[in-house]
Amino acid sequence: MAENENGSATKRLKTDTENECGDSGELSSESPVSDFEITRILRDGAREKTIFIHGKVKDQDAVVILEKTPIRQDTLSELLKSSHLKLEMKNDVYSTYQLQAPAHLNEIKTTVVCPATEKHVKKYLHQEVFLVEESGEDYRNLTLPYINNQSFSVQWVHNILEKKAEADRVVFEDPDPDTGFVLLPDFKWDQKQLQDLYLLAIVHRRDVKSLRDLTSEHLPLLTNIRSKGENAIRQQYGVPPSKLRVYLHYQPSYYHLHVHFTSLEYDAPGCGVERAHLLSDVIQNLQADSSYYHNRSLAFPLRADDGLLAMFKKAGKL
Ligand code: GTA
Repeated sequence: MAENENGSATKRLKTDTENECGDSGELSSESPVSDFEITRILRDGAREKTIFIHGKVKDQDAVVILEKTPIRQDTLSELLKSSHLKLEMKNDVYSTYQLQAPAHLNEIKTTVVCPATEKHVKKYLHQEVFLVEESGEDYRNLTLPYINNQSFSVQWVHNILEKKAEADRVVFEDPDPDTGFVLLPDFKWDQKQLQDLYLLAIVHRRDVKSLRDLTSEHLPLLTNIRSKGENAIRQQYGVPPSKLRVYLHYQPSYYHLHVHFTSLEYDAPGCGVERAHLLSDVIQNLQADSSYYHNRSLAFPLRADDGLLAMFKKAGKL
């Protein structure tokens, strides 16, 4: 279990024998990974120790993401004691080894998207990116019609809100229909260590797509998410607000308002300035000007083959 100043911090972290569903995690014959036929590698991030693979599972397109997770402080002594060391080289006081860890200390976090749409495949494919500057008018004329037709399904979000999926993973819920939200671990976090803590607050309201829809009317919602989300994370994991990066993505992949809570120590995908808007800045901007996100130009990156990029080009905006 991860080391933390606060003992209670560890109580919701998962144990070695639990998988994503919270039961003992051996692959069964129903595992989509055992039938997975590799088509091509979409992206191979050596530094992030992550690989994105496109393939087929019984004729259905699928994306599998494999990620080596951080070394856990709580299993360090077991790792060092119970592993086999294979010497690679020795020179003076220096030596390098291959450490062969027991299987339970050497797991790979695996995410499966199946069936995957062409849009999923494109999302994970490594591509050149371009920064687009979108005015409020561009949003209404170009982006909004595009996302109304082309965006990813938010069925998984509705499943969470309706307790049809991940109900056992919910860390906190405020059921108020206007200002309430569900806080739960993002599926990028395996919950085994706090270094890469990542939770999502998903709002109950279904009429707010993104940052662009926010006005001062939503301030009670946003301040509620900030205060109750931070409190819940402090209580459950012992992580104080000063150790959290709390932000919204623009553009998001999923157009149902949600807020990302990540560990400040973790360089989470999508936390760069071209995509992440700190919740505290969003609140202050709306306090100063209710139409801030309605009128303001917002910059964001788009991948080379993104249909929205083509629309911006066609409209002479690039
Ligand atoms: N609990 O079913 C889900 C679920 N889904 C489908 C998405 N999320 C989910 N969480 C739960 N259950 O943080 C999470 C995503 C993301 C958030 C949506 O919802 O993990 P967003 O709308 O702003 O979209 O946030 P975003 O950030 O583009 O999505 P995502 O998927 O995080 O992609 C951003 C980049 O992160 C990708 O391009 C890729 O570089 C990287 N990435 C994505 N998935 C993984 C992964 N499993 N492992 C490592 N890196 C990943």
